[in-house]
Amino acid sequence: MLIKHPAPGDCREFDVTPEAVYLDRRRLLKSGLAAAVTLAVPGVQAADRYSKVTPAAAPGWFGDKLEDAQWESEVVEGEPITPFADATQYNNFYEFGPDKGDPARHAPMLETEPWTVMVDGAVKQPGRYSLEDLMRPHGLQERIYRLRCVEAWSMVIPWLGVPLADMIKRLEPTSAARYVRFETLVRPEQMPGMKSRFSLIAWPYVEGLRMDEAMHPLTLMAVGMYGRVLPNQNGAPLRLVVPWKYGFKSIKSIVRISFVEEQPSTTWQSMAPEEYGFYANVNPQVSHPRWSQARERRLPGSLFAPNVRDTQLFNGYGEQVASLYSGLDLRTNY
Ligand SMILES: Nc1nc2c(c(=O)[nH]1)N[C@H]1C(S)=C(S)[C@@H](COP(=O)(O)O)O[C@H]1N2
Ligand SMILES: [Mo]
Repeated sequence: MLIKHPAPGDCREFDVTPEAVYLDRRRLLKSGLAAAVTLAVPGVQAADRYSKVTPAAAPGWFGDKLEDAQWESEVVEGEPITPFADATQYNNFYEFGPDKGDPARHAPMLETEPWTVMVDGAVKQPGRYSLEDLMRPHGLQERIYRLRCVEAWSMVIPWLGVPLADMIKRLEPTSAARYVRFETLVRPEQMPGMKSRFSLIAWPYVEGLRMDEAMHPLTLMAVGMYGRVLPNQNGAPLRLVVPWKYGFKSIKSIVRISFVEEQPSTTWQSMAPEEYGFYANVNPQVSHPRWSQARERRLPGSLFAPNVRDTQLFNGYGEQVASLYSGLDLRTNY
């Protein structure tokens, strides 16, 4: 497929629920319901919620950690977890191709064992770590987060991972480290999207965070989802999850973590700087030049029930993260 515009995926127009219907749905959701409900899971492992999900072969260390995982107990009322089938068959992972089904089709051939992560830059514990060593000091936590793609679709995904802050503390960045830069694997022989003549992306895929964003307790390094190891199409074996930012910040299949002084040049921002910023905070008031960000399609939807909802500032995590950006003009720092 030829990508005419350098955009993370093709954005198709979607039918917006008529205003009246839409407002009525919001009213219904609000009436008499607390914003969050606690799921009681007496005597059963929370992972049983995902027992219909076929587990893939996981490395031994993952299985050991899964037994002691801390399971999330809160889901937001009116925002059910996206079915596993949708979260694993509708993906953006350009290394495997530009279409939403390409990652599920091609990523299974990727070999994720052994996996090493290079840690370098302004850090006291640099080196080439096996994933197992990098994860060794940490327990797994489940986090149920909204994922809002810049293309105006969204999902709710239960991740399993480690707060990036915990990992960073172990690696001991020096005071010179002001940003963290991440790189995805480059292995064209197992990543057919990289060989496409039509790909405009300069590989590797690169993302970055300011140090305070990286240290924020919501920022997660995920190794699993839905109570199991990450499927390859979702960024196995190690991917970033930053729930208040557009999905393209959540870089997949990470092989390098660098602590740097300067703001790194990142993939989508460097390709189309007037369309994609370094911050990429979810913001319904700042439109993409070619489409509005005011609303989103929550997947799964259908032609007749497109499941459109208002996009929330910082993807609904403003209470936790807005203070990171006080004094920053979110319109120019998009
Ligand atoms: N390496 C890499 N990471 C990536 C992408 C990509 O193309 N390559 N796509 C991003 C985009 S645009 C989104 S929306 C999310 C999608 O994550 P998911 O497929 O697990 O839902 O991954 C992000 N991480
Ligand atoms: Mo995205």
